[in-house]
Amino acid sequence: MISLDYIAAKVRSGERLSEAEALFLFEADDLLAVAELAALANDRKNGRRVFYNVNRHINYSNICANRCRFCAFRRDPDEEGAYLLALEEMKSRAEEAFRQGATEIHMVGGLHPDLPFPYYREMLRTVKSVSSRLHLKAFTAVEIDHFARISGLSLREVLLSLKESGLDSLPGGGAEIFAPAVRSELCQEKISGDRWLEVMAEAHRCGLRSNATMLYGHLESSADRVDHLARLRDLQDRTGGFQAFVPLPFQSANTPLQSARSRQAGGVDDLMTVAVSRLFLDNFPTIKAYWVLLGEKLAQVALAFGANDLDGTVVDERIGHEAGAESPRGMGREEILRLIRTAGKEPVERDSLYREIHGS
Ligand code: V47
Repeated sequence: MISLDYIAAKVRSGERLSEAEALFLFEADDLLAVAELAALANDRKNGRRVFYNVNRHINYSNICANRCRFCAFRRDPDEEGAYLLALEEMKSRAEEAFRQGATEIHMVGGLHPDLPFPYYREMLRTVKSVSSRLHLKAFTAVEIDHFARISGLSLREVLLSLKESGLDSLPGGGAEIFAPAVRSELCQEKISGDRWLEVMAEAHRCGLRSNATMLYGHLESSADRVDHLARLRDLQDRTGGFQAFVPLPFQSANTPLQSARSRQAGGVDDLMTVAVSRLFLDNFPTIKAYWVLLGEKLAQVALAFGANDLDGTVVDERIGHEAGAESPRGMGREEILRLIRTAGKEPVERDSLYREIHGS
């Protein structure tokens, strides 16, 4: 019989939790007991250290062939508000970010119906020309699959060619929720969960690290969340290429799923999701509390629930804000430091491969 005491004993002795145990935790309705265990698991790995980085998001285009029902960002090519940034504009945003101390550009967009594959290589080369020290974390697994389809190249060829053009790692977007029944309700045209995992496995084999996300608080059940986490943990056992897991709470405003607003996760669910992720994903070094979607205050509290990374300064975030996220569009370094310190933790600026940056 699964019980909290039984799970607590397993966590204390460092044993791996089963899917049934993770489900039990989600449904146990005892946030503080789960929090205590997650804090213990995090403390063992990271002590009081909490990472952040100085980065900038560049969403190069919102034009997208897919019509995911959770998305308020996408536009048809001829729709009002549709845009594609000029390469010069991308470069000048990266230059500004670099001048302000950014070490990373996080660059993603939609599945553009017309741009050819060489354009994306050009994009990377243009942004990288700002400085070879700027880490390019770009293109979700969904975009990588799209590039393979439009170019006729294999995933491996696409990834190696992007790497040669300046790609340094992949962000974790596009994972949404893997369970096929919910996924087809949520984002019918999007690549399957299996394909998302296949792209990541290939990226890891090509020497590219990546993150992983889970979009929650929409149509999924707790069992779907556990299934998602289990598939990530399995792949991580095989490749070791994931750096961070980022739970993404669904924001419903301006999305076709607006009517599911009542299902949007509340603060307790957000914290429980962070805590269970920390406990179940025992092979992920980092659980990120993405302040843009959690809000700064809840992200700060999540540091006591197993998270060890607040993400970065971000600047000009669009995907979450178009869907109603109420956080600022970016945050200064001083503000991030304050959030971490007043949580009783020690801030550590990192680069995109989780190496400590000294003297900043
Ligand atoms: O894939 C889209 C999600 C993702 C909504 O890897 C939404 O370090 C909430 O993946 N409500 C893109 N979420 C963002 C992302 C990300 C962000 C920060 C850091 C990292 C990382 C990755 O945003 C999409 C989708 O899952 N998303 N619409 C929405 N309405």
